Amino acid sequence: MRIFILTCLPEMFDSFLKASILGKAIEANKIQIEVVPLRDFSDPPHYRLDDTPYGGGPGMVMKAEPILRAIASLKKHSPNARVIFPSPSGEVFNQKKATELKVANELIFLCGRYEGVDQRAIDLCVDAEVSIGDYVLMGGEVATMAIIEATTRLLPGVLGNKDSSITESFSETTHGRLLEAPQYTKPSELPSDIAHGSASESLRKVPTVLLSGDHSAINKWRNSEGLARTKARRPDLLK
Ligand code: 6GU
Repeated sequence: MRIFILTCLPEMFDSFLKASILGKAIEANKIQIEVVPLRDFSDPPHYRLDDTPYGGGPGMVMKAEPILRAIASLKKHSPNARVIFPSPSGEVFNQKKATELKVANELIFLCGRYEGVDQRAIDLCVDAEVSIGDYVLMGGEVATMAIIEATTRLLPGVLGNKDSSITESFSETTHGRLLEAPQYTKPSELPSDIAHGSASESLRKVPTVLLSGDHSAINKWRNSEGLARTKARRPDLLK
């Protein structure tokens, strides 16, 4: 998969693209990601990317021309690239949307800033406008990172043996529908001096079923914990 990120804040992606699994997938050439500074497509002498809104109102609006020039320049070499515009006004991005996006060979993310983007740039070149949830961020960069993580982790070879859909028998069927059961690692009992407050013994100990080695009992426990969590926290997922 090849991904282009159009942004007026390219430095926001520096550590994101180097770190951890995504960094390794890029290094191994499983994914190619290119950050494209929108300013490269703005006009001298001031190289402005924003201007005041027609009709008045607070804040600034991103100008259409730099965006249209940048996308035209990318589409010369990648005519079939899908243009994604992360925005709080978009359709909600979820696991299903991630599985739809992962089949694209080329994606262009347009990151908005300021109070908005000139609608003509959106109408002329955006294929999908997506929101990552019901809250407002300061720009599309963090949303773009979220969508890239959710999508690229589904590509073959990106997670390798960390792929939970291979090692956990239930995760594929419940993915996106049930919440995961709690996880624990060593030690099996936290010493009382490190546990905060009046921690009872049961809060310091790993549930005994997980130490039993009985995988059928463990799967049963995980499913019932996942279901209980889902009922308590996300009853909407069970409808
Ligand atoms: Cl995609 N962008 C911004 N600016 N805010 C958001 C969002 C996107 N999704 C939720 N809030």
